[in-house]
Amino acid sequence: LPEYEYRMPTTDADRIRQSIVFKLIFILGVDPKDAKPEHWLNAAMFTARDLVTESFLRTRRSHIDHKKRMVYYLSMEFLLGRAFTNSLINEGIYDAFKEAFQQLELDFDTVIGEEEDPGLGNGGLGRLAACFLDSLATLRIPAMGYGIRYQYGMFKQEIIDGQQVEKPDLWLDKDMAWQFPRPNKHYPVAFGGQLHIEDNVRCWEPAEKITALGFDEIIPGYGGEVANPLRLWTAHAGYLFDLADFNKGDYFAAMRNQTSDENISRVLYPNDSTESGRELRLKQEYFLVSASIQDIIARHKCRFDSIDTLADEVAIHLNDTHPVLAIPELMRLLIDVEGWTWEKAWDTCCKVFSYTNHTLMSEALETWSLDLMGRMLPRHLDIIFEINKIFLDEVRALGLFDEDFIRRVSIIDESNGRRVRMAWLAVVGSHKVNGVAKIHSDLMTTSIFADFAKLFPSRFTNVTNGVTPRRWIAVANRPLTAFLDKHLGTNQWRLHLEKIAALNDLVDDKAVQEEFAEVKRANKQRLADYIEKELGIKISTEALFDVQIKRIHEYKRQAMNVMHIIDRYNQILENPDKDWQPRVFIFAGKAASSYYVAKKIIRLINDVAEVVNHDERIRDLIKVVFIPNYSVSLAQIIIPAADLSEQISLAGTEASGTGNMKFALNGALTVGTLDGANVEIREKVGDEHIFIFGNTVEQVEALRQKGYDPLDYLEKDPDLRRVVKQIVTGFFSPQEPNRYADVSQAYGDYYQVMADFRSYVDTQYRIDDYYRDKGNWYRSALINIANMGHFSSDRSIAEYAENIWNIKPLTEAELP
Ligand code: DL6
Repeated sequence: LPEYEYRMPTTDADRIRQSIVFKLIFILGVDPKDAKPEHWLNAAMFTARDLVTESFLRTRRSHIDHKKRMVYYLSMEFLLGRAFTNSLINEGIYDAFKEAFQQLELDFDTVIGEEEDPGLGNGGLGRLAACFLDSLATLRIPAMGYGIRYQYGMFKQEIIDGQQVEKPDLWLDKDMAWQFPRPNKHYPVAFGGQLHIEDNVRCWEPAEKITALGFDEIIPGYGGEVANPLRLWTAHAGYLFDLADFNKGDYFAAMRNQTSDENISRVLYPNDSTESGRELRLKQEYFLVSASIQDIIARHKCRFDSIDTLADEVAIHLNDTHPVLAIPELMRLLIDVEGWTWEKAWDTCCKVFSYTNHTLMSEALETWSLDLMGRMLPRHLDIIFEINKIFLDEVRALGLFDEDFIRRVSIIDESNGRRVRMAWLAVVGSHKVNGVAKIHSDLMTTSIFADFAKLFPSRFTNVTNGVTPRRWIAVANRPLTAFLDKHLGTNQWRLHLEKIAALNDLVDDKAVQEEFAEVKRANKQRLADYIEKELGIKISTEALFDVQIKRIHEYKRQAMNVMHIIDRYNQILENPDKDWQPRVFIFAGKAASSYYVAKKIIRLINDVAEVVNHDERIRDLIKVVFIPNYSVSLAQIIIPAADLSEQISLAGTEASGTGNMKFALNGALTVGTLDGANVEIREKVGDEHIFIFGNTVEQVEALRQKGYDPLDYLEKDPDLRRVVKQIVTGFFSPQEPNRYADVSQAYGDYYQVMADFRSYVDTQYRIDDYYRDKGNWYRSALINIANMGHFSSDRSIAEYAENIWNIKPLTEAELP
């Protein structure tokens, strides 16, 4: 490339302004006089993309020139959030763009607010993948992501009469200019048909083929030097529509089939933590995997002479079990297409793949019926049988285990209607398996994978999750960014979050505490303005902002949070003259559309809000706000404004959590159980600066063993009894008194809310007292920020690169 003069000439505001106007006129064909904010945004995105593209092409070139070993990150979800501001920050052109907008007399915030949030993920798993892409590029690690370009991402949530209503997410409608279509990157993906076996040679004759077409989203690393691609596949029937119908003259039948084939990438499954086991979902998973593995092989052949060196040059990471069909797919391609022996192919597979487990909850562990898999992917099922047979023979040959053990580790579950256990396949076919927080990784090897830990003790490891400080401070919290730059005397924390520890030296300085309080106030005001504009609810920034934002799920125990609110409401009415700390309780989060109880929890929050917010006797000492349509962009407004971060899952249920890290990084104190990464956050920030309550994993387990009974707690605690009675008898839903009767009747309290309620409420009073002394509170907030260096996704990615993938970053000399 050096022979071409393609370097974007400038990052100065004048030239940027000229470029934006040029794009508006000559790319979009819009007269500046008629341009609306969305046109300006699109024009500005083209300009920013030019700069990112330059880094991207140079990065790609240096990977090729220096024959870099690459990691491919396969994930069904990438919850990216908006690209524009993030790219300006990472490329170092934020201020220049702001100035260019000023020159154009455009309001920067209005224009950036036009960008659709690509919601190609449900929650934690997808957002983690997005933070990881940011870190991979920032750390200059030769990497590429693969995912699906869902036409409809996560549904838009509206709250109507207190209830969640799902609306389609038309994120592609504004036709934003960020992705590059790659019409020459297309692969056939086959389904169904028959497997013929002749002379021990397998021949799969599929019934159906569709095409996967690539779109590249460019992920810029911080510093503007490196950018990596995220290749998203879309299903396209255009190349291969049904010739038989067409030849019969039935043009419309042929076109109709095309439409149903394209359904594969139509919509993201909105389930979090539970698998729906639907045929289309299996098709989606195979679609991602098949296109990506074919692409990886094609890229390898292009860069190296032979496919023989695949395991030397390539690592493939499986983000949860969703892409685990990649293992039999690579086997199929190596054996059936490349002509390798089974042994050689399996050896390569085991070297190439690694797998992250993101949950211990049994209902989230994917299994597929043999019937469905056999119909849809007969050759893959055949390969899985063979993998299992060889594996079980090897285990038997050890002579250490009985048949019951063999049954338990078999990839085929014979006890539940014969199913393929995808997590087992992942463990058997990967050289490393990691959990996402210390406690989770430990539990993984003593619970779901206990048998495998006996077989492969060195295969299991931990990489605690992390979050990118670029998006979660530099983009989301501009006032804190300025504060840190000033007090740390450097902007290097963006790249080396551990440097933030220098803040520890300043936490006792009253002026610094007051300055931080000002940062918090500004962010609280921004959120208060948003809430007033969107929901018409006025809240005071003097109140403690108590925030729980995440997917709505029983194990995350939003219900316990609401029960505390109800109890507080009762206590205020009984003791009106006590010195109550005003609080605003803020919730946001989506419930899977088919998750009845989760939807009831949303309704309960809104019912309670309706009563409490309008009871004049409460004198605004409590406000309850449910902000609809939780998204990455909304999180960027809410998290910087939080005083208190609610991380209250039942111990042993939240694998890690990453919201907990984002809040602490933005100076919120955590109220939480000893679950997921809360445990490590406590280790880092110290016991006095985090509010831990509730039962430990061991206590939870002991209660289960002895036979947990929620009535034990209800009988002992009259306040708790009153709260439950109010819910069940319709105090908050007088128009429909039985609204919550069915959920409570069916309620065995599996997530032990009753057991932790008292300790939770008492801790909340302790928090009120602590908050009264603002100096002390902000000191603790600063200590939280200062000790979050460990929770950068840069640290997580460096660990993956070193301990799991064996990938080296581009060196200074290799840099483009
Ligand atoms: O590892 C990312 C994230 C964790 O932080 C959460 O604790 C965990 O619940 C989440 N898991 C999922 C989906 N589970 N499955 N499958 O989002 O992963």
